[in-house]
Amino acid sequence: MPDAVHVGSGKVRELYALDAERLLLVASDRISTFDVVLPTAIPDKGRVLTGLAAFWFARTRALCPNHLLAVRPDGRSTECRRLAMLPIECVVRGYLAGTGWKDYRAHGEVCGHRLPAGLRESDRLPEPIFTPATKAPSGHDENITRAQAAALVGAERFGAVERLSFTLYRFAADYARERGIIIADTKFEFGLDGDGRLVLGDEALTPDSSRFWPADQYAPGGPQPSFDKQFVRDFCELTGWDKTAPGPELPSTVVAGTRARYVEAFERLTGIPFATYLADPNVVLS
Ligand code: PZK
Repeated sequence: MPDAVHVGSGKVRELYALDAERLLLVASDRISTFDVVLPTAIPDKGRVLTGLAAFWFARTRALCPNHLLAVRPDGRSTECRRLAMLPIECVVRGYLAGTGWKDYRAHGEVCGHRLPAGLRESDRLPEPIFTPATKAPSGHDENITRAQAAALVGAERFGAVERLSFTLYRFAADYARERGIIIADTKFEFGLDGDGRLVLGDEALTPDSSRFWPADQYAPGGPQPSFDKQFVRDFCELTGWDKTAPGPELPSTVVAGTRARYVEAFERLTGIPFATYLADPNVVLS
């Protein structure tokens, strides 16, 4: 990429500067589990996530402006508006899982939200809750209170990102639920454009930034299977791997099954055959 300067790395994505106003976000086929990136890639995973995020960006534009400018013909790279990113992760939880469940079990509350007694792991919450987190350089984001988040971005901006996060989550969760996928929780990242307006950035509403659960298997009272990564997790548990890097190589059966789950999520949510996306990624934008 001769005209792009590398400016950042995520766990499985890379970020390049195209010019003063534009970035290129490239999603690889790498997969992480138990916080470790595995040595084996899942073919087309980056394209599935890029296509899904672009689909959601196109469908939520009226709810909230976003950074997407174009999807490149490779299907895995998007040109984005450069923003001044806010220093908080905007997490919305509709169900009790992950650190939300851990914090609830330990303290009866999550990020200062007092929750009803007697909830079980993976229960649906009476109302979605906004549970901001800090962006720790370690990659281990820490839940913070509303007051801490408001101190980081300003009270008025905090109110605005909370409201936008709820609106986006409700729209996507309702849409996905009708297509057999529960979006248990999700993380948004917002930034400010040159005019100081709030803009949705990063990737949004993908299985890497959210918990996707198969709705037909939903059974609260314990952990839920992951829509996309369950074959990988099951395999990793079987190997006895201690969950420190490097992770195990995945057998081709696990790779194929996992690829099929990503493609299934894409097709269920977009209603578009994945082959159609590969032939012309712009199909997700109309
Ligand atoms: C930005 N990240 C995190 C994500 C990475 C790093 N539109 C934007 N404007 C300015 N900065 C960012 C974005 C976006 N999105 C996002 N860091 C900076 C990140 C993915 C891959 F390497």
